[in-house]
Amino acid sequence: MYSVSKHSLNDQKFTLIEVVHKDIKVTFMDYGATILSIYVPDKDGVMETIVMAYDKLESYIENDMYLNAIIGPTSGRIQDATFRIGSESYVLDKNFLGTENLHGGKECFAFRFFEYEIVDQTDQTTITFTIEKREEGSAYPGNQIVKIIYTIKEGELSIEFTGETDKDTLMNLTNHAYFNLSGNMKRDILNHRLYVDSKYHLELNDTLVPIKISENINTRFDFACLKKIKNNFYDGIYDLKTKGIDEPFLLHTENIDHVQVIFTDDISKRGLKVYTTYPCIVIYTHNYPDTLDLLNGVVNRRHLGVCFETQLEPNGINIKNIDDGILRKGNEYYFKTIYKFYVEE
Ligand code: G6D
Repeated sequence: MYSVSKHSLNDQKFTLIEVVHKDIKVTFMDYGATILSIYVPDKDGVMETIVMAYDKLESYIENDMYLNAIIGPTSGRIQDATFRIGSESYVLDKNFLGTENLHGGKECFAFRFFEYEIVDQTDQTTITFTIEKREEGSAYPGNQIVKIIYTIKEGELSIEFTGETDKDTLMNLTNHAYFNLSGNMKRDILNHRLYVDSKYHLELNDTLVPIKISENINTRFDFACLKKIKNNFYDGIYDLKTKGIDEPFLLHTENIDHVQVIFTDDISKRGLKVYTTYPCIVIYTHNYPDTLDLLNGVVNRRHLGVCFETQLEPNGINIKNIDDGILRKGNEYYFKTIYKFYVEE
C-alpha cells in the first residue's frame, strides 16, 4: 500500500511517497531518491523511525551530511579528484579541502530530482527511481542512465543499483542512510552492538582518501564479534582526522545470502542485518554533524547515527590491486543490498 504527496518549496515541487507493509513504513522523496523515514516496531510494538531525519524538508536541499540520499556518479573520495581511463585523464570537482572529490562533488545525485515509477503488490511495493547523467557539462565521460530500485516488504528494504553507459566511465552508487535503532534518535549509537564480517579495511591518508589495504584485527575496525561500538572507541580516537570510524570495510564474499553486518540496540531490542553483492561497506559513525535541525528538536551531535554505505572500493581506480570501478560501455552496472529489520527475542 502506498500514498503520494506533493510539497512546494522555493518554487520547486517535491514528491513524497509513503509505503506501508505490515510492520514497516518507509517514506521516500524524489529529490536525491532520499529515504526520509523507516518506521519499524521495538520490543513493545512501538513504531519509531530508525534513520536520522532533518526537521524541515528544505534541509534536504543543502544536506551537507548527504542524509539518507543516493550517492553517485561516484561515492567516497577520489584522490586529487582525478582518474584515468586508458589515455584520458579526468578532473572532477574538488569539493573536499579543495583537493579531493567527495561523493561526485556538485554532480552528486543527492542534489538531483529522479523520475519515479511505483509497482504496488499485496506483499511488496517497488519504487524505481531513474536519473540520466549527460556527458555535456559533466566531468565524467559518457551518458549514463541510473535506476535505483527500492523494494519494501515486511521487515525488509532492499536497494538495487543499476546503470548503463555509452562510454567507459567511473560509477560507484550507494545509499547514505544513517541508522539509529533507539527510535526517533532517542540515544546515540555508541551503545549499539555491531558485528562486521570483514578482516580488512582501506586505510585513509591525511585527507581521508582510501589509499591501501590494512588488517582489522585488534584495531578499532575489529568487529569480528558482536560488541558495543564504544568498546572500539579508545581514548585519543577524537585526535584522529576521522573523529570515529569512516573507513571502507572489505568483504570476503559478495553472496547476497551472507550476513555482512549485524547491528542491534539492547534497549529497544531492534536489530538490523545487512546483505550485499557489493565488495565493500563504508561504515561512518556520523563524526561530522552539520548544524541543520533534526526531527522533533533532537540536537544534531556526533554518533547519532551510523551509515552502512555498500559500494565498490572508493578511489579503487587509484589504488594498486583494487578493482578500478570502471563501467565499460555496453556492460550493465548491477548490485543489490538488503536491510532486514527484526526484534530480538
Ligand atoms: C564526512 O568523511 C565523511 C564522509 O565519509 C561522509 O560521507 C560525509 O561526512 C557525510 O565528510
